[in-house]
Amino acid sequence: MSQTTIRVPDIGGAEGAEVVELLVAVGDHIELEQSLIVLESDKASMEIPASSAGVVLEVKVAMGDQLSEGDAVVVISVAADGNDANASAAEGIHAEDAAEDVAEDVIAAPEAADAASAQSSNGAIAAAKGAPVGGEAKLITVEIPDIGTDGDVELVEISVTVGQHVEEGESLVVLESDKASMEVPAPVAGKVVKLLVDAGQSVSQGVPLLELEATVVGDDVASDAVANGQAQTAVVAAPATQPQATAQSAASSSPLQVASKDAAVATGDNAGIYAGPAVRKLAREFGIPLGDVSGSGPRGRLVKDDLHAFVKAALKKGSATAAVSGAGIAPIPDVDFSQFGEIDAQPRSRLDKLTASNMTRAWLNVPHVTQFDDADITDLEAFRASLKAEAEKRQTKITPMPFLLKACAVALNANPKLKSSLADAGETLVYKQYCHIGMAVDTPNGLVVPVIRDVDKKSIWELSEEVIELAGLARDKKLKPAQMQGGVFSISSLGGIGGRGFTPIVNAPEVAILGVSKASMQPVWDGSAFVPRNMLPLALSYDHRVINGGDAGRFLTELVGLLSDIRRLVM
Ligand code: CAO
Repeated sequence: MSQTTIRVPDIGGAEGAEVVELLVAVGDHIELEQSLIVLESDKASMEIPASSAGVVLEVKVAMGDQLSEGDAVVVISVAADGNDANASAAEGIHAEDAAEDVAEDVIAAPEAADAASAQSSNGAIAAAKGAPVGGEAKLITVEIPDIGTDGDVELVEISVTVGQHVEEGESLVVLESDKASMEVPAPVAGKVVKLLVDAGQSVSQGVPLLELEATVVGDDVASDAVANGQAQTAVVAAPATQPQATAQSAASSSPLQVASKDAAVATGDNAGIYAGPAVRKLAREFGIPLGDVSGSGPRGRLVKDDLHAFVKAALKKGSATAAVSGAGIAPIPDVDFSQFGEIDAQPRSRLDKLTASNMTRAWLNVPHVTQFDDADITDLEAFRASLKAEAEKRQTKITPMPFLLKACAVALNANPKLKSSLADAGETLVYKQYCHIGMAVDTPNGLVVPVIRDVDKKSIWELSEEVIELAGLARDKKLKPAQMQGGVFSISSLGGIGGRGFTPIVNAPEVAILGVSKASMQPVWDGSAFVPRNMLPLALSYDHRVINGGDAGRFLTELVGLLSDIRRLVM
């Protein structure tokens, strides 16, 4: 075990960059390249990564300290083999135990900057290729420059649009690695003619970003600039007024990741917010709008602690809200019923308790509406009766259920919203191209809902057999989990039991359920007389966040029509 001091590497020549965030403390175990502190100069935020893994023995800096290249940041203990420290040397970070030639690489930044300006062979320079466009302009392809890492980074924002005129140095895109945001500035002024990337794409050095019709000033300046390495697509998005800092940082090839302060205030929805890349990344991961968070850092800068405090406050507020509504309503008090007479308290089955919890969840989360209608199933029942002999031959029995399933499938496919589901906290509605329907089965053990797959593709005989098979498996407790998943809609039929109507609870995340009650002969006016018809009471409950009365009315009317004239099932 040895000790190593990690120092501030080349920070683009910035003097007196202020410590605005301390990301580690004494005793922390740190990984290679883990960010230690965030420095801020007049033009950029910079995270200083660890040059080796180890345990922090001493933090040499405090918030608000002004640091320059070579200043000590932390002292860490590293493994005895020293591999990490040597590795860091190759990457250009100062480590006291790591050879002095490291310091040469890094401290020589000003010279490196000059060299960078002078030679386009430097990896960080001039990632633009040109070809003349007519006699006036030159079409150049701007590529991702050296971004200090061989791996991919995410392109989080495209800052320009096709047709837009950009000035030299103006930001074209924003890249983000796990440690830093980086802007890629325009190497020359010109008009964006084609975008070659998409936001969200992973990119690396050399990937073509866009085509730019470079403005020609005097004699073909764009191509000269590119050839001379003066028009630089640099890693650091320094403003045009800070060309030296741009070149220095780019030339150093330091693993130090730099985000311009301007970049920090111009990224995506969080534009105008003063925060570093790590904070932005964390906020994106948790979906926190940075504009809603107050910054406690210097000059209102947002730091990680601000996000933590924001999340804690939001959670607290959430549970306070729950306490006065929805799941937070006061529980029904326990009563000692034995004081009124003899009782028999039975433990509830796991299935009963699960059903109770699912019902409560659906009831409290889903704004329910129930709509009623009656289907005239006189002809259906006559047809079903005519199938009795054939059913016996097939050694099966045919009930109204397969007809209900088939009619629902046809009506659902014609009204696909009824088989949709909400997703992304209500931001998205998922339409399903399949038609698997759940069927509530009453078992001695409790309620289960096996799912019949692809109902729209099966015959009445196939559905009939599947109803019998799944109901049997449900009652024998032999259903597999997969046989109870994937439903888009449910049918709860109490027709064999009785009752004139009921309001079923939506089996969320489905958005609708059909309750079927017992059919009975009713006098129905046919225009000239009351005639006896076999009427089937139907109740459609639906999630009013998704389905409105019109949607439900159209579906139920279509369903009633299909059941009343089953010839339409084959249309
Ligand atoms: N009107 C009148 N009679 C009906 C009917 C209806 N709507 N639905 C079924 N029947 C008849 C059947 O034709 C059968 O009579 P026959 O033997 O004379 O032909 C009898 O009632 C029994 O049918 P069934 O209920 O066994 O068969 P099914 O295919 O209609 O239903 C199943 C199958 C599994 C849905 C049913 O057995 C069941 O478990 N239902 C309860 C569902 C439930 O509990 N829902 C509530 C959930 S919320 O608490």
